[in-house]
Order: sequence, then structure tokens, then C-alpha cells
Amino acid sequence: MPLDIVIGTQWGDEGKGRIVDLLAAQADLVARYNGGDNAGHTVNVGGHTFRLHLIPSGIIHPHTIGVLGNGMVINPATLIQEIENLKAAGVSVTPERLRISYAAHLITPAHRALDQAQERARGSGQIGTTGRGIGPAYTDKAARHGLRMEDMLDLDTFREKLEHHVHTVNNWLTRIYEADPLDVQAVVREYTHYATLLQPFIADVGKELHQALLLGKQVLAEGAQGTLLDLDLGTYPYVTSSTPTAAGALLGLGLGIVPVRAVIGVTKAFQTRVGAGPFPTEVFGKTAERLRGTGKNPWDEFGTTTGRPRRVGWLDGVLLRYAVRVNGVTELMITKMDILSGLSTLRLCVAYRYNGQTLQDLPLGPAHLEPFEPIYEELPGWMEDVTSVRRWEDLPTAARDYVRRIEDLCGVPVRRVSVGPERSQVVQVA
Ligand code: 2SA
Ligand code: GDP
Ligand code: MG
Repeated sequence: MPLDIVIGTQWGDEGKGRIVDLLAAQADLVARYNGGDNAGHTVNVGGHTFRLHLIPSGIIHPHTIGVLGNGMVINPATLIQEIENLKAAGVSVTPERLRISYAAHLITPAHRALDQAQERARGSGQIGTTGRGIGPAYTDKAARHGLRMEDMLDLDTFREKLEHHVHTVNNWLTRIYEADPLDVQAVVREYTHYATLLQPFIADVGKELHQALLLGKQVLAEGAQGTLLDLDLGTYPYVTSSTPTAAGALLGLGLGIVPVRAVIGVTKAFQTRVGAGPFPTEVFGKTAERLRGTGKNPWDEFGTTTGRPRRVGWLDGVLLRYAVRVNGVTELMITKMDILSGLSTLRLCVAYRYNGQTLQDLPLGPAHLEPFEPIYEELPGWMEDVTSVRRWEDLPTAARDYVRRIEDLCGVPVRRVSVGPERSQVVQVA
């Protein structure tokens, strides 16, 4: 029963989309299990750039089936647009190829308005959410008055539930946040239209995935965001509202504790974060500009969903070890090695200093990182352009040493490194 789980080991945007695309060549089903259209997963194939927010990146391979699990929160407007965009790019997305859990929750314009109003109200304490309604949709789920995909199957009760939901949120928006109310009937009309389009896709995906695994099919679970944004295990409260870590895959797909073959951790060769919250290895000035890029290249460090510039810094080995542990990572994939070309010296955080002590590990998880000062190891960089390298032995020695040092630091092998955004720009580690 081969189930592989791909997760981000940092604060998201590690390049999970491109790695899932790579691994999906061998998968039968590719399944997203958490988050919603806050995610932005980019895949480049033959010069075409796909930016996926909800549909698993594996869908680009014509032989796969894409699954949206019960752990997700789905904005139907984004989903329908994404289906259309994929179709226009020649990727067929039919109800046979895309299966959506009946138990996934819906995001409405009311959730989005509330997310944005709540962020405004936080003032200087903003989380820096994507404004996509993620937090409010998961709040409704936990409060047990959320709307689920299955509600779309009975239009009469769906309309009633929607009316009640938008009325309730309108009350909060106007009374608590002094924001404008939404037009209830406009939302109801819009969402009943979406329901008629999406009904054929709704399924018991947990059952289907279970059956597929029993038949020996290969399932690839695709995490969104990253370990340090996990609601329980991340830099709380500067986190998202879902479970991006590997354990979220089983629950978020409706699977039991089935055997997992590999937990593949995707790690960017440096650190990035979008939104507020602690970031011990953050850098500013020229180095930051160098790592971030200017926005001219599509792979520069700007949000795939919101376009926000990402904060950047050196790779944090302490947080990476933590991510390896809490996910049960069995192997790593390092992305964006090409971005480090041309830096004469690289810094790698191997421990923290706190109160005069050297810490190899986090005493109480990653929520309170502010007082920790990174202890860096300096490694020689490399000047060569590596974007056309395809064999391990052709990478500069300094690049290979950097990868080996990361393996030493976290105790798991690095299987592949990527040297550019295109599907083919990958090197198998010997
Ligand atoms: P939210 O909207 O409630 O999930 O925001 C809470 C925190 O989670 C962060 N978050 C993300 N971080 C990195 N990448 C994400 N996806 C997009 C991308 C982000 C974008 O691929 O670039 O376009 O800005 C993502 N989604 C959520 C968010 O920044 C908050 O810190
Ligand atoms: P995800 O959310 O983890 O899927 O990552 P994003 O798609 O948000 O951000 C990763 C960005 O880096 C995308 O623009 C990718 O096309 C790009 N990318 C991925 N791997 C590489 C790489 O090895 N080199 C370069 N230059 N870009 C890469
Ligand atoms: Mg992303």
C-alpha cells in the first residue's frame, strides 16, 4: 500500500508543487489534504507555468486522479476558475479525474470579508494572512456550523444554510468590525450556481483512496504551506489554521493509520517566510535583495497567491531538524540550489544561543523564537551557474558539501536537488 506524503519543512513555498509534479509521474492518485486557496503551488512544464491553489499539482500528468480531501477548505469560485485555466492549458479536469471530499468545508465571500476585517482589527498584531478566508472557514468547522461540500447536493437546504451563514457574518462584520455587509441573495445565487457545477465531483474520497491503496495503487499526498505554519506545531499564533504536517495527511484524506512508505520533506536551500512572526535567520539589505530577487523572474520570492514580497534568510538547521522530527521525514528534496550560485560564503544556522547557552534543539517548540540568536557555520559558496547541471558529480564541490552538511545536520538523506524551476532541472543525489 504505497502512500507517500510530501510536506514543506519551512514556512511554505519550498517548491512543493514542482516536487509533487516530479513524483506524480509514478503516482496514480495525488491528493491535497489541508488548506485552501491560500496555497500557491507553481509547476513549470515545457515553458508553461501552472499556478495551482486548490487542485493537486500532480493533475498535470494525464494519467493521475486528483483528490481534494476533507481536511481542506474550498473556495468554489477559485476551484471553478482553476478547472477552466487547466482546461485552457490542455489539462482535462473531469469528474472522473477530480474527486472532492463531501466533508471538505466551503469558503464563502463572508469568510473572506471576515478574514480581512479581523486582520484590520489586529492592527500592529497582524498575522499577515492571505485574506482568503482560511481562518474563519476553519473556525466555523470547529464551531460545528460550517458549510460542507455535501451541502451542495441539496439546493433547498443549501440556500437556507447559506442565508443563515451570511446573515450571521453580516452581523459580526457590521457590529464588531464596522465593515460593510454582504448582499445575502447575491451570495446565495452565486453559490447555488457553483453547486450545480461541482455536484458531479463530490465523492467519498477516503473510501476511494482506501480502495486504491488496497489495489496496490500509489497515492501521493500533497501538503500545502509548511511545518512552521502548522496550527499545532508551528510558530503559533503566526500560523495558518490547518495541519500541513504529515499527520494531517491521514486525517485530511479520511484514511486510517495506513502504512506510509515515505515522508518527503521539501526544503528550500535558504529560508523564506511571508506574513508576520519570528524568523531567527532573517537577513536584510543586499543579501536579502540577492536571495529574494527583484520580482523580474517568475521564481523570485514574491507570494504566488498575493504577490507579497517574501522575507528571506539563511537556512535554519535547528528548525529543519525540528521539521524532520515532527513529520517523521524519511528523505529531503532541496530546491533552488541555483539561487545560491554567485555567493562567495553561505551561512547555515546549526544551533541557537540563548541566555549564554548553546541550544541544539528547541526547548519548547517554535512558538517563542524571538530571543534565540542563530549560531552560524560559514561554508564556501560556488560561483558556477548550476542550472544546466543534471548529474551529481557535475555540481561544484561546494554545492555538494552544502547538501552533505544538511544531511549531517538532520540525519536524513537528501534524494534530489533542484537547480531551476523547470521539470527537468533536477539532480539525483548520488
Ligand atoms: P492564512 O491566509 O490564514 O493561511 O495565513 C496565515 C499564515 O500562513 C501563511 N501562508 C502562507 N505562507 C506561504 N505561502 C503561502 N501561499 C502563498 C504562496 C502565499 C502568498 O504560495 O506564495 O501568495 O502570499 C501561504 N498561505 C498562507 C500566511 O502568510 C500567514 O503567515
Ligand atoms: P510551493 O508553494 O512550495 O509549491 O512553492 P511556490 O510555487 O509558492 O514557490 C516556489 C517558486 O520557486 C516557484 O516559482 C517555482 O517555480 C520556483 N522553483 C522551484 N524550484 C526551483 C528551483 O530549483 N530553482 C528556481 N530558480 N526556482 C524554483
Ligand atoms: Mg507557495
